[in-house]
Amino acid sequence: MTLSSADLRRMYRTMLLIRRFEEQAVAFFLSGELRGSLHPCIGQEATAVGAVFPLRRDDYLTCTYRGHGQAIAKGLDPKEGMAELLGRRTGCSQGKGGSMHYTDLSVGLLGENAIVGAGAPIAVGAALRAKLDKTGQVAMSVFGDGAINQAALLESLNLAAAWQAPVVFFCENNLYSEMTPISAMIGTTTLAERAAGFGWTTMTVDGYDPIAVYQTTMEAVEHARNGGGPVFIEAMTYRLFGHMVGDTEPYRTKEEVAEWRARDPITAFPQRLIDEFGFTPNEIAEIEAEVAAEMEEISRFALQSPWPDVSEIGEHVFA
Ligand SMILES: Cc1ncc(C[n+]2csc(CCOP(=O)(O)OP(=O)(O)O)c2C)c(N)n1
Ligand SMILES: [Mg+2]
Repeated sequence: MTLSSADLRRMYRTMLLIRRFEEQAVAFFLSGELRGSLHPCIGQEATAVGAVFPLRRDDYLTCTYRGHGQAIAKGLDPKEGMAELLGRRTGCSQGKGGSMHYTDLSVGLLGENAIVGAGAPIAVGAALRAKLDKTGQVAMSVFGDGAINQAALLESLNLAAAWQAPVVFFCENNLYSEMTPISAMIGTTTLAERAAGFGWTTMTVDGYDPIAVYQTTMEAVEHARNGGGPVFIEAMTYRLFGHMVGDTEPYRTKEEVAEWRARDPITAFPQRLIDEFGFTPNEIAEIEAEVAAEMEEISRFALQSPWPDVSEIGEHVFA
């Protein structure tokens, strides 16, 4: 599974777009344009892009309130994503879902979810349908380490194994569930060994290495697609930002954050593209300029979009 120069370029461009998109979202939050709460995936872009790029457009995806990066990597139009954050009618959920409820069926995005672990049974259901209808689709559920004790997730682990559903669970182990360190929550060393106990194939990967995440996930997706049954991936990652905007981060040390920041994929990956893959500094600068121009367009579109009308308040609420 070698990645072409075009693949690597697209990978870095998407990671950078996600970083700039979320930095802009934080700025909109602080200026009062964005209401509610915001949970950026800043620091976890390599994990997001590496996990989602192996999926086909018609494969299914569920993710969490921290899922802006995965949604963009899956093909969600970032203009619609930013408009959704600002509550505008042009948003992917017509401005009614906000930051934690991105949905776009046209790219297989079955939804972000604010309820920890709640995306897992949805993905297993989608995978079961794909299996019964022999469509060749795979479903992926992305969740955090904090979901590992949720009943819905444990029941999903069991049923997916019993049904041999074509599903990939992608666990972003960023070492914290909100403000609680992982060591205070489980007695095993890894989360993957939990899944192994249910009969899943398991894999672990360095979530700060986008190429490793891509290759591991591609293997998992092919395994599930070819009838091999469910696969659980545990990716070790870290958020360089707080749990949400406003988090004062009393539960971790500045030294710990600095250690991970030294490996920040947004700076490490372009350097690797130059050192290992023959990219020139000019090519990297060109990508940065492209992303900056796209971000201006994204923000302009969102700010200029209309608000939903009060008369639409009941639409898309009940079937
Ligand atoms: C069922 C449920 N219980 C509790 C919460 C409150 N809560 C919101 S985020 C969060 C932490 C989840 O951590 P993790 O799954 O590791 O994801 P991360 O935020 O680290 O990406 C919790 C407990 C919730 N949203 N849903
Ligand atoms: Mg976590």
